[in-house]
Formats: sequence, C-alpha cells, structure tokens
Amino acid sequence: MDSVKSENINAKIVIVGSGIAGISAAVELTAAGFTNVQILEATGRSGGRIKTGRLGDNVVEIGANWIHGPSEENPVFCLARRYGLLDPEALTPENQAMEVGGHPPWVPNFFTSTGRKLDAECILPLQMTCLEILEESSSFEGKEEPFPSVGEFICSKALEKWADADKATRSLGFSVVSNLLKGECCVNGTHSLDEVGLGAFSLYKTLPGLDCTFPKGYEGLIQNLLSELPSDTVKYNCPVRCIEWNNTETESPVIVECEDGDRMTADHVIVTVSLGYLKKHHSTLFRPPLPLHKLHSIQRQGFGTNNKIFVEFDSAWWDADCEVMHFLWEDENSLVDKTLDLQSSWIKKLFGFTVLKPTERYGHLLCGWIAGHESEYMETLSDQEVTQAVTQLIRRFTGNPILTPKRVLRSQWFHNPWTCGSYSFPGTGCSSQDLKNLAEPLPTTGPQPLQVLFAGEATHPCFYSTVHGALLTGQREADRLLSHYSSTSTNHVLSKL
Ligand code: 6YU
Repeated sequence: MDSVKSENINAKIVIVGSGIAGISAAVELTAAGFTNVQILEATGRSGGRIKTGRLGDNVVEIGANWIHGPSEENPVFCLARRYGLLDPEALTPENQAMEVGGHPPWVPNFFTSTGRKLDAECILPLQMTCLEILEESSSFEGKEEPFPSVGEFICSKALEKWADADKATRSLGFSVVSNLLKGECCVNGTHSLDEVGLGAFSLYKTLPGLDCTFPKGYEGLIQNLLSELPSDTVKYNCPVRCIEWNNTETESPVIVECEDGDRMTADHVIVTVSLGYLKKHHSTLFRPPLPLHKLHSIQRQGFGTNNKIFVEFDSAWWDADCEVMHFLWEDENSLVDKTLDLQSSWIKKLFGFTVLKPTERYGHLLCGWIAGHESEYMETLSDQEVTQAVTQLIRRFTGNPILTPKRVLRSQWFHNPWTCGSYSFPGTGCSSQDLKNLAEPLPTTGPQPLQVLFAGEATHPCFYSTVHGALLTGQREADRLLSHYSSTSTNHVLSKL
C-alpha cells in the first residue's frame, strides 16, 4: 500500500455520513497515513441503510439483505469472507460461479386473490415469458429506445404477446405481468417502472454468484470495518447542515456547519448522504449552490422506496421447499389500472413474500416486499393497522380465515429523515453521463481542487443501489485524494485485509 507524502498527512478530511461508503473511504484514507479524518454522522449509529434488527429471537435485516453476486470481484463478499461472517455454502466455488443475472432461481408458490394455490407448472411458462420481456428491456443502451420507460416497454410487449390468447389465458398472463411489475418495483426501488429509463436500464451490472446473506446480520460487516479505524473517527448525533466551499477567507477552503451550530474547517469533504437526501436538501446543504449540470443529474436520477414487512407464524402454510410466494390478483389488470386509492388498496402493491431460510435458523418467517407510494403510505399506519392488513391479505389468498401471524415488523425508509427512501434507479431520460456528473468533485480544477467529493451508492456507474457499489465509491473518492497527494498510484487496503 502506497502512503501519502509526509507533508500532507495532516490534510483535514471530513466525511459526511457513516454508512458503508463513508466508512470505506475513512478506512482507505487512514490506512494510507492521513491522520486527520473525521466522519460526521447524523444519527446515533453507523451503517446507514445497512441495519440489522430483531424479531423475537430472529436476526432480521431492516435494510440491505443480500450480497448481490458474491464472488471474487465483489469487495463486500471478500471482506465478509475475510471476517468470517458467511455460511460455508456461500464460500463454495459452485456458489461463486452461479450466473443468475440478478434473478435467483427461487422455488415459487403462487396464491390468488380468490384463495387458490395454483399449480406452479401452469404459471412458470407465463413467468418465463415475463422474464424474457424483462431481459429484453436491458438491451437498449446506446440504441434507439422504442419507449421512454421500462414499464411502457414491458406493457406493450405483454399486450402484444397475449393479444390473440383466449380470455382466461390473457387474464392470467396480465396477473403474472402485474405481479412481476410490482416485484421489479421492489428490486429497482421505484414507484412504477414507468419512471425507470429504458435506455439506462442496462447500466446496472450483475456479478456472478448466488446471492447470500449474513447469518448474524449485515451490521457485522460495519462493526468489523469500524474496528480498523481509530476509535474517535466517527462523531455521532452530528447532522451536517451546510457545506460552505470555495472559501477564501479561511486557510482551508471548506467550512462544515453542523445542526448544533458547530463550524469546522476542512481541506476536503466527502459527501455520502443518500440521493434522496440530496434531492430534498441540496439547496441548503451547499453554499455556493451545486453547479446546474450536477443538480439536473441529481433530479434526473431516480430514488424511491422499497420496504419490508416481516411476518412470523407458528407453523408453515407454504410448501416446505418454497422460497418465494407470489400473490396474484385475479381481477387486476395493472397494465391499465394505474391509480389506486391508497387508503383502501395500498396492500395490493405487496408483490408477495420471500421465505427466510434455513427454517432451523428462522422458524416460519416471511418477508413481504412493497415499493412506491403505497409503501410510503404504509409507513404512516400504526403497527396494528399494518398487522391487520397483512393478516387479512394472507387469509384471503390462502382461503384460511383463521391464520394469524405471531409477530409483524416493517421498515420505514421513506420517513427516515436521513435517508428519505431506499435506493436509486436510473430515471427516464437519465444516461451514464448523469451518473458521472453525480460523482464529479467540486471543483475539478483551480488552485484548490477537490474541496467537495461525492460518494454513496447512487454515484456508482453500474453497481448503484447496492452495498458493494457504495463501498467502491468510498474507495474511489479516497483514491482520488490519495492520487492528489501522492506521486505514485495506490492499492486498496480493503482488498488486502
Ligand atoms: C445490497 C441488498 N437491499 C433493502 C433496503 C434498503 C437498501 N440495499 P447510507 O445511506 O447507508 O449512508 C449515508 C449515511 O449518511 C447515513 O448513516 C445517514 O444517517 C448519514 N447522513 C445523512 N444525512 C446526513 C447529514 N446531513 N449529516 C450527517 N450524516 C448524514 N444493497 O447490496 N443488497 O439486499 C439490498 C436493500 C430496504 C433500504 C437495500 C441493498 C441498498 C444498500 O443498503 C445501499 O446501497 C447502501 O447501504 C448505501 O450505502 P451508502 O453509504 O451509500 O449510504 C436490473 C436492475 C436492477 C437495479 N437494481 C438491482 C439491485 C437491487 C438492489 N437491491 C436491493 C435489495 C435489497 C433488498
């Protein structure tokens, strides 16, 4: 590992946010020799959108769930392996070599709104058709786009596909597409795929490896990384109110002002707040304001909500091998019905449940997934109202009027004031240039360059919306400062741990 020149080790670097991006930047900078690195975190904890909770005796993930693509190229996988945080199966070469393209081959159960459990064999061909259309949606980068959004493309293809089918087949086909759209809203963290740009959809890249989880919780990764830092690196309960850059009156060009009125000077500030937070607070967070091209990219890039509802039962009412259950609304044609009354229909947006495995570890625990405005509305309801709605839904779809959950727990990412939603997606009209603009430091040239740098999941060109993407952006900005201060190139310390 090359280190920073001794005359520069005192450069004052402030990092805003103690999520994985902020922490990975601090680890790199500290290991390279910088002695004046401070993370300012608004809340009382590190991890941000990596947040592990408990439901009864179970460890549950309120935020990030999986390592997407756990294989050698994935720095989160390599660190988790190094720290001994994974189950043995996740470490096998077979697991790492699996190419699933972001869609793990889960064993499904299908339930309908009239209380029927459908034969999976009948639905799988319809589902395959939907997945083929979805795959086709990822082929328009740099090409002429027949529609502005992924949603419009999928709906037009589905209508074309089942145009000549009999009424029953078409109706079932549309129910399956509608369910796929809801599931993809969760995957992409968007209200509707009509908000996801068709051309930019293929910017997201997957890595090989069958997605795996942290048996004792994702936060183990955060705790291990924090142990690489001096103990006073993170200052908690310290929300940053304003970053004044281009200062000529102080020796250091940046002043960071906190909510409590505290003001500190810095040579460089790495901003890792979520895109949702930036969209909402950019006008007060930066003085002078952000350049227009950066602001427009922040506006074009999408940021939405995906929430989980954990539901625990005393015993399983699903097949023993079931890994995901889809709830199909038979009467629904969301290819046409776009606006729902939130109060009465929010629960219809829940696409279904994943089953937490292995059963010996989790018992009979399901995780429901719901995205978009319905998910944001769900956050405003009481625990009791959410439990009641989920119980009614499950009773209706199983046809079992007495099924009662033991415990229910949901996430509330939209109303978290420091996150303002779940993760980013490429909005309509968005291009790779917008992602470059998001990552561009301020200023890039001049006598005092690199005063404000930008990291965080939304600034990664192809791994946005993921933990590994966020981690890599923290390293990227640390490297930017290292190359600014050193004459030689750098190697990542995290890859050597
Ligand atoms: C992944 C997964 N996963 C589920 C859910 C969520 C997310 N992700 P942070 O926000 O963490 O840190 C910023 C800090 O800044 C924070 O601590 C704030 O408190 C602080 N802050 C804010 N304002 C401040 C201020 N003013 N002053 C001081 N401090 C301030 N990723 O790899 N696997 O399974 C999931 C999932 C419900 C909410 C996820 C997942 C996303 C990650 O959690 C997220 O990217 C990183 O943790 C962000 O870290 P960070 O450091 O950037 O910000 C085709 C195609 C499809 C495209 N998408 C497919 C990918 C699917 C993504 N899947 C996600 C799925 C789940 C379930």
